[in-house]
Amino acid sequence: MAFDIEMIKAVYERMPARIAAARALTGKPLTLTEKILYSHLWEGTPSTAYARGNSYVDFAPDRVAMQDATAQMALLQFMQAGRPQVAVPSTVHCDHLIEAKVASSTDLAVAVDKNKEVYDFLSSVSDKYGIGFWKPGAGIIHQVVLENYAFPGGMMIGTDSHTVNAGGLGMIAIGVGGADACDVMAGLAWELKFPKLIGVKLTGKLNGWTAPKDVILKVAGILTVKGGTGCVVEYFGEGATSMSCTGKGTICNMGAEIGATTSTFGYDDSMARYLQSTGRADVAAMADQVREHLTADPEVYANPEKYFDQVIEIDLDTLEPHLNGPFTPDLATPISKMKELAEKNGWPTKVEVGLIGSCTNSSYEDIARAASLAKQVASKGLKTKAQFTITPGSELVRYTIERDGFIDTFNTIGATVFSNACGPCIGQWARPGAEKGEKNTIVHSFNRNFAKRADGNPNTFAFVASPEMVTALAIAGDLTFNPLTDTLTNEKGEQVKLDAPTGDELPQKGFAAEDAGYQAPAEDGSGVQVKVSPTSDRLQLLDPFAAWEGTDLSGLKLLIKAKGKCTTDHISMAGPWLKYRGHLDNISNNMLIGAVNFFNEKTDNVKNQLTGEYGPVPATQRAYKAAGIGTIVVGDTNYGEGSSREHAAMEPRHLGVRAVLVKSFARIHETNLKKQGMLALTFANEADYDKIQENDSINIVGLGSFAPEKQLTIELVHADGSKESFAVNHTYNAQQIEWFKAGGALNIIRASVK
Ligand code: MIC
Ligand code: SF4
Repeated sequence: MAFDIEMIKAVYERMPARIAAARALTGKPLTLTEKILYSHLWEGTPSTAYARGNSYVDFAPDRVAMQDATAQMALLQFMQAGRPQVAVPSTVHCDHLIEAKVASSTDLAVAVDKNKEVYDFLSSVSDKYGIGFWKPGAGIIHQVVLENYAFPGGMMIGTDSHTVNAGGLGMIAIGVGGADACDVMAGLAWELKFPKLIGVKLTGKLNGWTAPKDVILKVAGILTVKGGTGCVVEYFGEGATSMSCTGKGTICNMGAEIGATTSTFGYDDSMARYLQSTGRADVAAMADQVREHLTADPEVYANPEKYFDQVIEIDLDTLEPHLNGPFTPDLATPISKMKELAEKNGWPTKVEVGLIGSCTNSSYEDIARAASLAKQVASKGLKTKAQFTITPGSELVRYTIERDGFIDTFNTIGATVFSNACGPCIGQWARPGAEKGEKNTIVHSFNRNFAKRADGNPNTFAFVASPEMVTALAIAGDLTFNPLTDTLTNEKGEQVKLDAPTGDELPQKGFAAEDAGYQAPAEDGSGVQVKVSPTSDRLQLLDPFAAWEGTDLSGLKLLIKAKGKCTTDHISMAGPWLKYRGHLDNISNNMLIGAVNFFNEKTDNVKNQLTGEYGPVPATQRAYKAAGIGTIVVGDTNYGEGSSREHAAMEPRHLGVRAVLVKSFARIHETNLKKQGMLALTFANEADYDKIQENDSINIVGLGSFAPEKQLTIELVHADGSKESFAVNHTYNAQQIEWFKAGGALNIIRASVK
């Protein structure tokens, strides 16, 4: 039986009446996205038709998921909320902190030992507050959620940007910062600007070498890393229904890479089959009863242009396999064009390593199809040229693929099987030789390929592809190999062609695992002691941030004017810093160390206006803090893109930065800043970015009458005493202004329990 079946039942019972009310209010047929959103309003039955891209709406998500690297901060905040138990079903997944070095068994044991105090904290805090705990080795959050918790028509939030993966099972699943998760677990509403809608019509059917991954690689090429901002992407058409449920998951997963709020698909037979084979026939039977509510109204898919803000059409019959990269997931190249482009751009074409798996692509089908290629190595007398690794997404998948002989097949091509965890996808790959910084190429089936992401080497050119293509390219050892047309020379000197991949969508013998790795919380957690050592350098209980002083902010110093791309990796780097995710003061020593200083083009080197000396960003900021001087961070467009990590907002808050002023923000990061009581501002006129000088003192004027949709003013006092001022925008609503005044949203929750 599925987890939380009563909750799912209640969602389905409410849906029909709420959807009918929304249809009457909007006076039009509804998309699936609207059906799910309108049936999860905090107010219950809808009473207003919301303006897409405009109205802030309070929602009541059904569940919360957290991974270990973000759960620490989310739960440290929750502990301050004064609640005895979480208000909605919630889970914690230990996946990000496991390094991939030798192979699964050794690496897992090392991680369990190294991260013991963090795991003990997460396990005890979960036990206390009624949270399901998935132990290290159980698998990656998004795969475990898809296997156990996702359900068609549901709404969830998760403290990881790839929470969106659950759209593969017809959910609206959204990545958030820990403070948002904390609110929902504390029984409060969750706010989101009502999204715009992009419809993607998939005609034809996947065939041959083309995989679901190629759909999203193509979409990323069309929309770019910013194109989905503020939008939900809804897929439909014959190509959607004929695709596996896990394939849909892959497509939704990488919706994070186009900045989309989330992506989803209507309920269909593939989802029913997946629910049945993962032990949730009960959910499938209930979903069948409300089937019409779990997909858009027929008029919508018949005339999508009328109901979506943008429509994209992709013909799967002719879609080619793609390789996206290097260094950004939206640089999409069809395989037939790779030879030409690699030559033109000087990309190294020798493939050193092929890596399959991760939360994006480790379904049974993915592995089966990749294994069908690995098998041909022996049968066709070939030799695999590149190294090959597999990171299974969960123990359920790992156990089943081992039982069905796929791991043995991969072993014949010399594969390494890493732990069921994020590993190489998040810089937790102790790749031998990476420190030499040599120029080299890898291909992987993960989702992100920003510089340094996998192995820390800035000269690793990483290309994202389907597991099938990764396997074929690893066998060939060549980025320009097109398996659709090219041949390989085998050991006997013959020219052979790889047959197109094949594989079952789901295991014929069913899924199995000896121990899936789940730990249920205590029935009554009131007596459970949460384990945090006061001397720990990895965990630190939080102190409340100070409330706003009630005046305009004056005499702020410019900490840094960041130039160009400034992702959450630039603001709060992962890799080696993951270990401080539960210790705000320690992790603050990575604040903005990756951002490029506009004035000298260097990273982690800014001017301390008090001494005139240049030094690292965190140390400079600590000096201002010690002197009681507030600062401001200035940035470019899409500031804070990438991950959901709220450390990127909490670190500046903790160290005394008062405002972040940029050309534009990525959604999750902007909310994270607001939640922590920071000022997140945008230039009304982007060219004003150029007015900011290195030795400026800055005043923020208008806070006494801070109100929604009312601009604030920035006054610059330049070193020569001259002054300039300009207007800045913000997107704070009334509630969010209260967060600012209280010094952070959590201070309001805390006050409500006293
Ligand atoms: C990622 O893929 O970048 C991560 C690591 O999963 C992050 C979360 C984090 O920083 O902990 C994400 O995508 O939100
Ligand atoms: Fe883990 Fe990578 Fe997935 Fe993020 S994208 S959850 S790091 S496997």
